[in-house]
Amino acid sequence: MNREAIYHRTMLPFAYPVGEHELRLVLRAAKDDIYFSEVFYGDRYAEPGSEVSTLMRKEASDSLFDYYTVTLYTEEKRVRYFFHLSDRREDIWYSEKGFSVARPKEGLFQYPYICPADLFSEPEWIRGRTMYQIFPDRFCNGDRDNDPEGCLKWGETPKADSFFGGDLKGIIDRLDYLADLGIGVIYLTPIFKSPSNHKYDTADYYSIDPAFGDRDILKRLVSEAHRRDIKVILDGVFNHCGKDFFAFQDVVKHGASSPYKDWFNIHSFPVRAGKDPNYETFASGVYTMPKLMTHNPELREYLIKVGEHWVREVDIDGWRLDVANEIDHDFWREFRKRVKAIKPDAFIIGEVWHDSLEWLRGDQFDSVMNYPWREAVLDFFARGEIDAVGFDERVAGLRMAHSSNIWPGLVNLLGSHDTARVLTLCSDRRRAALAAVFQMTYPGLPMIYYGDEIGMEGGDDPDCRRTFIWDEEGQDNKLLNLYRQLIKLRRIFPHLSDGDYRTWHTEGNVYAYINDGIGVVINNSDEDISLRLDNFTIHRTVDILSRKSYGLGRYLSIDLKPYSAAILLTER
Ligand code: ARE
Ligand code: CA
Repeated sequence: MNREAIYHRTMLPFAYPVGEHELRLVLRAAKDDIYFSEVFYGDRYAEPGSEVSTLMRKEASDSLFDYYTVTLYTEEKRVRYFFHLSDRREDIWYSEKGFSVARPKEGLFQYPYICPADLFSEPEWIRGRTMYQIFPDRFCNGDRDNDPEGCLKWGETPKADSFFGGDLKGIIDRLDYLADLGIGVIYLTPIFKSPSNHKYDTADYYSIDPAFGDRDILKRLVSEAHRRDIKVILDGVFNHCGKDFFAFQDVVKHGASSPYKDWFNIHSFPVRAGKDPNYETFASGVYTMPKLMTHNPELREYLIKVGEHWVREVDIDGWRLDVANEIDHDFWREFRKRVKAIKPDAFIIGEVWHDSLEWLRGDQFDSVMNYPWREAVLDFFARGEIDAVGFDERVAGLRMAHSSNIWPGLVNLLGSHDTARVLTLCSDRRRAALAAVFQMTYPGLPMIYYGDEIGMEGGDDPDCRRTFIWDEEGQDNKLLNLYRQLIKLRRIFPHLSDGDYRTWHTEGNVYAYINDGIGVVINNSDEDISLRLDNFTIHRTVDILSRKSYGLGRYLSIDLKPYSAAILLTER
């Protein structure tokens, strides 16, 4: 047995409560190395030796490891446990003390007590919903009177500093379109007062940019959205402000004597608020975005109040937090408590592009924008850099990087306002459609970047921020119908979000899996394929994409055209 590969610790993502009396354990072992793994467990105060055992299940495998999981029921909520592993040649026992050949009596793993306060609970409403990201300047122009000066014509190619006149009224006007599509959450990139088109350089956290509308229009947008059962999430930019923010302007004006000087990291006075800035900024030297020192108590209070304000005042349903990974964890802990105190089911999403476990321990965010997942999807569907086996390993590794109670909320995206569009990255429309099929049948909270559903194209920022094509002639109707169907599927089967996910088949570029009892077969290759798969159900099935039905039997024979998929529902 490869002992070096065997790993467990009583911490995330290896041990965590999933209910008041339920503890989930994960054990890692070398791939294809062990034959079985069982866990022995009991009350921490019970007689030693009285532990009972239960088998673990091999839940997932990435390129190097297998992950065995189990969810234990514990009446007492205090668990003592150890593992028993076999590879058929040897049997070993694994406890906090390490490996032993005999059943351990002491030095066992301990989960001291499942404290109700430590239970992670994401808002119940996220299940089954699909999110839609809107870049307000480019979605719909509902009021020509508020257009900023020098607006380009709708449809022209955007540059970094272009304006097009889109606004909140435009979003209200299109809520029926979104409701009809089946959208359950909209996420708007920043809307507070700022000089840029993207508004990530906030000038005033308490007012809506006049080119987008005002507080009353936002209120109307939120209530009109709620009337259609659509949640609304706003973008909070607390890592930095814009150069026009009053506190920064005060420091520019009064230098070292400004009461706000410690809200920033100014290297020397006077402040050089232009190219070659003498203060810390977002990224490297973006002088229009001074970095905020969120550990400063007054600033912290100021920003958290902003977070509370918009939840209380206009009833938004959560925040997407910009550059969340560069702000201290303590800020986010306080932010979460204060926002959730006003609205317990508010949803908090951090922008973290990399391993995000540190923010997803339950005390900070509910979710992150799942860019690592997007990379895996692009490597398989767009770039063809990995085959089905490689793809399955990548997504499995990503699931196992988090506790399972995080999975339903992870924002799985194919693209955003910061990336090239999925259709542009896929050389083929059919591949982009397959990526959407995967996205919408995978655990998590899928997010559609406005316009992807009608086949919009666009390279990197700013090209990915083109104006929405409302003229139906310019829309890909087939793709739109597919999206509609997929979004509806998620509504009907909200537990697709949860993560009862099994790999079914991997062969070349053919990938099949089962999620919440729905079988999905994806032919990501340019060839016709005929497969004979072990039937995953004892019922008749129908492919909702082709309407073909399949009978009972041990095997399921399925033919798929190049770059096509089947989504098999059981008929009961
Ligand atoms: C502007 C221009 C760009 C130019 C850039 C350079 O438009 O073409 O490259 O300036 O100065 C906002 C605007 C952007 C604007 C930027 C600066 O939307 O258009 O760019 O402000 O003025 C990293 C960060 C991540 C950040 C991305 C962009 O970690 O937080 O970079 N994303 C948020 C928002 C952005 C926003 C800002 C932050 C600033 O979503 O829209 O930009 O408020 C990797 C790394 C990531 C990296 C990612 C993308 O994979 O792991 O860390 O993200 O690449 O670069
Ligand atoms: Ca307008």
